[in-house]
Amino acid sequence: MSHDRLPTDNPAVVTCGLPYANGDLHVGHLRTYVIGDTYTRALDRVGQQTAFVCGSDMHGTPVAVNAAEEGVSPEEFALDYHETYAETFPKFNVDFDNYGHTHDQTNTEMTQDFVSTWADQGHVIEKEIQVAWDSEEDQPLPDRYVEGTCPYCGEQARGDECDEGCQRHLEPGEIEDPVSTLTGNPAEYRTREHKFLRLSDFQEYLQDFIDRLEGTENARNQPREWIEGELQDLCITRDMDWGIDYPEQGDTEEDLVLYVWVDAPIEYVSSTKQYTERVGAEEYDWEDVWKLDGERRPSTEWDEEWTDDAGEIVHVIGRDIIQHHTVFWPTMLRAAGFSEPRAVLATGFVGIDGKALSTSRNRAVWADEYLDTGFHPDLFRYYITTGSGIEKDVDFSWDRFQERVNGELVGNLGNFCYRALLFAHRNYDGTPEADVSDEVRERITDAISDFEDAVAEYTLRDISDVAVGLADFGNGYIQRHEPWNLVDEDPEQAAQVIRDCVQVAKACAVLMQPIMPEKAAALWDQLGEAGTVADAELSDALDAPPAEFDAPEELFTEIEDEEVEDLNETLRERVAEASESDETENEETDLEPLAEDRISFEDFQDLDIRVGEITAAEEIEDSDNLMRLEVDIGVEQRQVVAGIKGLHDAADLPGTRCVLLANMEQAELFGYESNGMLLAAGEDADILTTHGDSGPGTKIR
Ligand code: B3M
Ligand code: ZN
Repeated sequence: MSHDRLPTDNPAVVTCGLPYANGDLHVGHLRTYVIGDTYTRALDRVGQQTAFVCGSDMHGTPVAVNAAEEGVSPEEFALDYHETYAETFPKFNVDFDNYGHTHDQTNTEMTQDFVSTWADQGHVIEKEIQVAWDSEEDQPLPDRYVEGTCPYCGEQARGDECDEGCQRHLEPGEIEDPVSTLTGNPAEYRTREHKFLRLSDFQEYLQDFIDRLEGTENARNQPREWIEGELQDLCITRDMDWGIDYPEQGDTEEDLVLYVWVDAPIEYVSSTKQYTERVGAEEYDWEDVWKLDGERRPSTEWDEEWTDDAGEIVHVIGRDIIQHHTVFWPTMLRAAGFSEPRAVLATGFVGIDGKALSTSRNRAVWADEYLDTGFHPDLFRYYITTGSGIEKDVDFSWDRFQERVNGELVGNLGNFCYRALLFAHRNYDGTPEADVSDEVRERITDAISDFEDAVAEYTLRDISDVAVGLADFGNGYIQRHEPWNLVDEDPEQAAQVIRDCVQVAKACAVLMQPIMPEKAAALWDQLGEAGTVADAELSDALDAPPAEFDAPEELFTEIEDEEVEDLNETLRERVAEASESDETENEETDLEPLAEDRISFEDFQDLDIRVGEITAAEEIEDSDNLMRLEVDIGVEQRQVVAGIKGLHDAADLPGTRCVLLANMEQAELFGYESNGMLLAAGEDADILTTHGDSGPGTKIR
């Protein structure tokens, strides 16, 4: 669906999904940010006042779990990554007008204000629910602290998201067969009181909203299934201490914070507000975007007509978080009286050399790694935004990167601009005196209108096709007219052809700027233009370039085969190394190395091992892991103390056949005599048994 009235009087805001501040950035992340940046520049180009904002996502288990692994506080850990991200994005020419983070004061206040408004308007309810619990660690297991099976599609899933399957959000308690990621133990359940945002209050609203929503097809269609069925309430609190406190909670409710998906999208609003605070409301007013005529409208008085005049809010996200942005987020906004998104652009995933990107396997191309190659960031931007439609999955391969850079940028766009400007400089010192021909004027006019259509239709790939297509036309035009022959034969015609070509080159600079801002600026300079290409308007593509300019330089350099071979080799080695270290880790954790020293048969004979049967079992109260057992070993009854508390249920044990080292030294544990040793395997104390009918007392040999 396209935007039919750009530019509008309302300012626009473009946001990108907030990166969790919990690890290094890779090309998969960068795709979203480059698309957001490109789209912002394109909106700007069609005259739409726009801000581009984002921030780091500091809270939740994605950060807490990784911080704990590193042994640092979540705050310190997240702030560190936040700073790295803030420095990295500009290196890819991703220039946010404001880059904040969810833990700052603006967002804390804004979030609490949202939540208080929901509560005041009656959209928040309290419920007692069963939350997953790890009894060994004696702590709750929110979100990424549990893994299990998705109840909707049966795939392996995380506590709050089916990340490998259907991408659905999972509510606390929904995941099946939950296992603690802390201990590997099956999770238990405890009853806790939590707050819920009543999504069902907004079902009708959401059904209308989804019909209005613009953007990619996946974002507009996928949510229908969810909002047509029964809408589940969204649990907005978690048993954790890292996060934003539930507003006005008394001291009694310790360790209850807002769910990370509450304060994360609210950062879109907070970050826009921070931008206004910096530049002043006369220049850009966040309230004109996020509120209707600068005012909040109570959700209970909601009027459909208000949406006609909604702000221009565009979210660029990964396709795994469509539900959050098309169901939860519009509800959160509406429930607090804010405007709704106009469009959601959901990008496909990025694969590496035909396989899924995997950070744990190091099968990724990292942001720093790209920068270290010395390839210009605009090449990456071009490659990642233009290979396919936004919603398609794309594959990153250095071979394909080289092919497209060498073919489309060096061979076509760069080649055309260099030839045109060099010829013009050598023969005319710059732009020759002549009017642009009708043919070329029309061709550029068409390109401008294609560009405008692409912006209205949110099709970034078409934006790049416009500039590259124009260069292609230019190359054909030079080839067709052979100005090098005309210079002597028909000087006037030669000047005309070159005049046309310089104009086409200038139009290329204007039109390619959103995708390759630095390369466009370089071309602009080569044309001797004053000001910056970023400030140029689309109509400038038809204005005459300066009469004088210097000799041009090649805009793009060919990528050599050896460079790509080296990069491929490095990537292959890294992936192999990661799989090897995976294997060694498994060996270390699962299986101990075999004993080197052998023992004699006589030594073995010294062990008096007997079949037994457990006749009674009880947990030893003061101990964390011990149980007292009575074991019948035929000849007598033994009392044995075994470290199986928490691993076996005492009530289940009587009647269990077991294997006992009967001549184990006696010992006293927690005041109980232990007379023998129960044999069991592994961390889970898998109790050894027999499978035939050898009864208690039978000797094992
Ligand atoms: N921090 C990252 C993700 O799930 C998450 C996005 C928040 S956007 C408000 O892709
Ligand atoms: Zn699923």
